[in-house]
Amino acid sequence: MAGEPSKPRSHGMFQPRASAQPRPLMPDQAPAGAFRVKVLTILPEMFPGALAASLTGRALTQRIWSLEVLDIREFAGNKHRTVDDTPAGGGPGMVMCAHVVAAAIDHAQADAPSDRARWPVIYLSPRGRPLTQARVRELAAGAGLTLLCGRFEGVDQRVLEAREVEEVSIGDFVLTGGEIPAMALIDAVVRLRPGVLGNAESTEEESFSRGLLEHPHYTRPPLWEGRAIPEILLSGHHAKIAEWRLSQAEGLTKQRRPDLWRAHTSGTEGAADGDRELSDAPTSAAKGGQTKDRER
Ligand code: 4HQ
Repeated sequence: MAGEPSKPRSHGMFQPRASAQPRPLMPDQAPAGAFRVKVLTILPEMFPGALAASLTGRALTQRIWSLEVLDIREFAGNKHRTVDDTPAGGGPGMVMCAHVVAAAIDHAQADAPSDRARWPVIYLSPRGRPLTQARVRELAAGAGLTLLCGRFEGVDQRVLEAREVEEVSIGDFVLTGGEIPAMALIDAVVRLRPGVLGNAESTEEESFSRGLLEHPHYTRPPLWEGRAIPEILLSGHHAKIAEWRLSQAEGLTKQRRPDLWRAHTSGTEGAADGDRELSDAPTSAAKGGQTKDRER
């Protein structure tokens, strides 16, 4: 992997030019008030990728958020653009070098707000704290974030410590790199920014926003392959429907996610499990940050 092909790469409308200075791949995309996302990766062609579609894509075009993709290889400081080296202590694979990653982080953070708590640097890794809706909400209440995407065996531990990088996992499985996890995190955060969701996609009624799994959904036809839509949903009794949906959400959560159920019922939320926040009850940092989703 040290010698990734250096063929021309597509970055959408932006035409890369030869230059010694590291620069964003999508410059001038951050008007005041936009949520600024910076991605550090050796595979910049993966972005915006899926984020250019649908709601996040429209919000990107509308400049509700901006995406600045930095190619970590630009910070290698050698003509072969080498970013990795063999692991200390031996073993398979390669490790991304501390000095290269640090240079990329420092460049990304150079124009961040002085209050670093509002512009976190996050490294996507299965070793990280599991991502929760609570953390997503906190991040969405901030001004932006910098995401470090690792490849190979990961990055040198010292750069994570020296730059106070937060490690976040999107789940207990192993991918080939942090780019897809970064996209998942960006999608989750951006959809909470004002103006991204319309009425139709509002988070107001999401069961998950109350720490429960979603109730089942149905649409026409009323009978499909011999299966009927639950009668109550066709009754027009809105209060009864809301009651039914809540009980479905509760039953499903009890059955499939006893961990979420404990957190929901204990009222102590994250305290139910010491190392993981189980509900999305906003913490102090996010309080007041997100209110209602704006209407279209
Ligand atoms: N990887 N949640 C290994 C992940 C991952 C995950 C990212 C693969 C980091 C070095 N990231 N690289 N699961 O599997 O966030």
